[in-house]
Amino acid sequence: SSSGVLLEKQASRTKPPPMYRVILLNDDYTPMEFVVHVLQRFFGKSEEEAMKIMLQVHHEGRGVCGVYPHDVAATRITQVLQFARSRQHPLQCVMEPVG
Ligand code: NFA
Repeated sequence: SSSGVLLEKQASRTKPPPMYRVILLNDDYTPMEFVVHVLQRFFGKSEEEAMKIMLQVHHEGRGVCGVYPHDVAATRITQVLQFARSRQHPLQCVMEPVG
């Protein structure tokens, strides 16, 4: 394999982990500026990219925040939901397997 030139079939063989999309869902109440802030704070987006994603969610109902291994995706979702609840916003996000 590409990273196994010297260690093919050795204990250090690795394979990429299953990956998951984190999906943000639209609602009628969460302020647009709050969603933009969430995308910057928890998903490392620039203000411009965060605005694009927020508007896609607003117009199409859902949008991709990022693609991560399962534990990273789960942690980001927990962080977003806790932060949104702390401000009494109904913002929701979910994960879905890639491929
Ligand atoms: N639809 C929300 C509004 O009009 C904005 C929003 C965008 C909410 C993306 C959730 C996700 N205030």
